[in-house]
Amino acid sequence: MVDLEVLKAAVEAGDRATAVRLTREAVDEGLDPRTVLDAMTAAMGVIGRRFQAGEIFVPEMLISARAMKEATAVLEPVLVAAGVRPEHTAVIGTIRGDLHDIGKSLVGMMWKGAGIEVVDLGTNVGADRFVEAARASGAQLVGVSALLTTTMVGMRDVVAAVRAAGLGDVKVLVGGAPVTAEYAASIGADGYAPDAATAVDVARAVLRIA
Ligand code: B12
Repeated sequence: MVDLEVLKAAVEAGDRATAVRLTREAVDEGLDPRTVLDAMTAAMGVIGRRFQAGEIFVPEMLISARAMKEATAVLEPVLVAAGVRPEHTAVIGTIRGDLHDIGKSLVGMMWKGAGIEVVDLGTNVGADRFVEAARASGAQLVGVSALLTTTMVGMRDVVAAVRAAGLGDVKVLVGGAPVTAEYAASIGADGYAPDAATAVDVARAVLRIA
């Protein structure tokens, strides 16, 4: 019988091989995939809190997120077969003209780790593509990343386009090194986070996830 505490520890330690092996064993043993996912989500919660406390840094967070990503890939077909779908979907991308994707990808991974389905549009994404993807996926959340002072101005267009598209109650979160909470507020975004761990807290808050 797989010990989910060991799986949790493996994700926290970023031990991909163990995380994947234990997830496979759990699936073979017929464990409820939601329980397995919950264990990994809890591990990512621990990682987020350690990052916020300054106990670990971006590389450690990335390593854990990658371990979770690989183990979740094993779990995904079982979750789909069981009819389990995340309750929330987010679209994320780096703004047009900007090719920086490390922070954006990390935010996407942490959102996945928090149980949110993530559609990653990559880099150099214009307002129209954010809107199309949000509509097609039924997303409740749009995340926009910018690392350049010259490209962050494009975030205003994304907020305006999402509002104009009549998609319903879709929240827009923004982030990236030059972005501040004041800037986010000035362009009408629903929130800002300085790092991927806080991005999870802010997403949960705007989506009202308990
Ligand atoms: C790596 C890097 C690159 C790599 C990018 C590789 C890649 N695949 O991403 C390469 C070499 C390609 C690159 C190119 C350029 N770069 Co560059 N690059 C960086 C560098 C060193 C690190 C960025 C990074 O990955 N940080 C690590 C991640 C984890 O942090 P992060 O991105 O900030 O993300 C975190 C938060 O911001 C937040 N977050 C991020 N996105 C989002 C989104 C949401 C929704 C939320 C809620 C939160 C959130 O959470 C993330 C995770 O914790 C920065 C310097 C710096 N310290 O930021 C310069 C930097 C951003 N680059 C800079 C420049 C100038 C350029 C170039 C123009 C250089 C050139 N002359 O060609 C080009 C631009 C190319 C383009 N069109 O995009 C400048 C920008 C200056 C400015 N103020 O505009 C910087 C600041 C360097 C400097 N000090 O001059 N770059």
